[in-house]
Amino acid sequence: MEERILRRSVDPASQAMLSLAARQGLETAWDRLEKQQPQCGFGELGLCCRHCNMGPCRIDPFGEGPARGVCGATADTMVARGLLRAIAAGAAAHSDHARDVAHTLKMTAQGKAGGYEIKNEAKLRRLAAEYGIPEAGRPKEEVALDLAEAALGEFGQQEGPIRFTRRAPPKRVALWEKLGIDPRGIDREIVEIMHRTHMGVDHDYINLILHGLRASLADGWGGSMIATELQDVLFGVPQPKRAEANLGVLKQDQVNIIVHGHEPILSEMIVAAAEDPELVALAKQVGAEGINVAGICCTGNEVLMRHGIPIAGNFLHQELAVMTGAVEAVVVDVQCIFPVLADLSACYHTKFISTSPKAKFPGAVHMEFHEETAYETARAIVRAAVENYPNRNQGRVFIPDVKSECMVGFSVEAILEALGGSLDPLLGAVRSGAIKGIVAVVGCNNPKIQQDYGHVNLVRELIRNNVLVVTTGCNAIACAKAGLLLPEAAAQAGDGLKGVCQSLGIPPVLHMGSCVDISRILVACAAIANALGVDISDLPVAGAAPEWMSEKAVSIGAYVVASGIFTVLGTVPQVLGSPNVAHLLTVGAEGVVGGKFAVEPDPFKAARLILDHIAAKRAALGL
Ligand code: NFS
Ligand code: SF4
Repeated sequence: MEERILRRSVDPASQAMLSLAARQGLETAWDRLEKQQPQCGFGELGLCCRHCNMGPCRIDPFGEGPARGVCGATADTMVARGLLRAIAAGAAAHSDHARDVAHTLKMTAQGKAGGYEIKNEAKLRRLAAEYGIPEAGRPKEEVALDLAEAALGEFGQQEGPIRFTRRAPPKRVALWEKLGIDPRGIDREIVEIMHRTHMGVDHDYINLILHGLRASLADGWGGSMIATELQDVLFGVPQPKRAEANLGVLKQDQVNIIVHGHEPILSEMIVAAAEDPELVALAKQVGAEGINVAGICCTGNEVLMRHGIPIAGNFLHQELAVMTGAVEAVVVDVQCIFPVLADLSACYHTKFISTSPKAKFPGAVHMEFHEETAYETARAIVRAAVENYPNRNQGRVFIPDVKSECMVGFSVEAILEALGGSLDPLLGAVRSGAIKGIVAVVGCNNPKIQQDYGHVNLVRELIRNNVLVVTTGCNAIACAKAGLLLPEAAAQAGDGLKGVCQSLGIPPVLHMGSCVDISRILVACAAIANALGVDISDLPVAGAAPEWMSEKAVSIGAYVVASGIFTVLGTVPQVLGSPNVAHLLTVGAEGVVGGKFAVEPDPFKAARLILDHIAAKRAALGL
């Protein structure tokens, strides 16, 4: 195969599809990235500003041209403001998702939602108690209504705290309070970013970044955590199960429906409708063997871990899936969806169906999704896909014969269960050094990095060195495709980790869900820190996003660092135009919040940074 294609992805399914795309002259994100070269140097460094109409302004990084914008803004101000706006967008995306989940819970409690139910009453009652909502002896609907309203209230809340932030160790909460970064309300902190970054408001990069951390905490310990917890109430707490991953899960002789986006509110209903006997019968009538739903990105992770629905791939698979010619419908809601999919689908029989009033795409079929009529709309969408099957040109179908088995669904509850009900076996393994530390490897694909190269190599290197890896988002899917989410993958781990995995029957890489489920990782860190009576920043843990691209990832990185965790990024954020900001993020932050960033595109070097960090934390704990 051509060198150029091999350089784009380590995944053989992607390689096969990219070579088909090249033969057929089809354009992909990789081609468009090439056409963008050279990318704007000012933008790369964060040295441009369009925050008012005296601009756009840019600053010359070489010190020859302008050193200030028209208003006099310096590089420090511009870079910090740009970073904050990315955090605002990322925190808004996660939190607006959470708002919709809380709204669905409210509608379900009121009996107004078509097809949803409270699947996990025990978790509902646990969360209600955490919020101080009386639950004993009350029907679950009443409790759910109060919980939904309490959660919804935290978005527009003016004075803190946000309930789930109090899951953090007391030392951590005290530090946030001392620094003035304990978030007050979810929307409030995002709005305040927009205010402070308006022309002529906050110009002190340290003051700006501290507020950015506050808004990001409102995401991690607020919006994202609310999304995760309430989704568990509505759809069930994920439990370990086996499933399959990669484009080979698409079926030659079945109606293939891809769900892509983020909110299980949609994908759960599509999965249910695809099992509707009437629609299954219709599929047979039109000559298909059945209906096959497969996921891409985080909505895929949601139905993967709750139902074992196969996952067709991560972020950079979205175009490749359509190019198989075997997809009757791509059904999307919000986030990480290439707008080009509508046009690409038009080159095939594939229907590209948008569903959210917040996310329309020129060229898409729009079938709007509302809670009241959720199941009916899902049925209509599945029916449209089934009726589209006869339009498939079987001569044009090419499904790469590549898929892997995976074990997914390690919620905190499931991990505790695997440990026999208490954290002790895990803590014991960490103390003895069988497990050196725990690292969350998460985040996107980015065509700037060979697809999955950063993900898979970093994870392999970590487990080889006896680090237990927890994963979410597109890293989780990369690991699934690479066979790393199997108990058998323990063979690739160092002896200590291998022994622990074998005795518990768990993989060395634990799939904890979608990107909002990074909140599950925060909960696990808090529980471990509390059990040891220390702060999160004292633990031998780290985070990494080897191939990140989205503003959501910026917010995640910020709240992980603000939670006291060392975090290694594999792609360079647009901040290097301000040496002061870069220094604060990679050095100074540690003395303030106990966590900091590093940037290291080479996964082997990134692993080394993480292993050194873990060794230092272990030594400080006397382990
Ligand atoms: Ni996370 Fe999940 Fe993937 Fe990145 Fe997008 S799907 S929410 S942002 S690309 S990991
Ligand atoms: Fe230029 Fe200042 Fe306006 Fe930004 S806010 S565009 S730096 S004048």
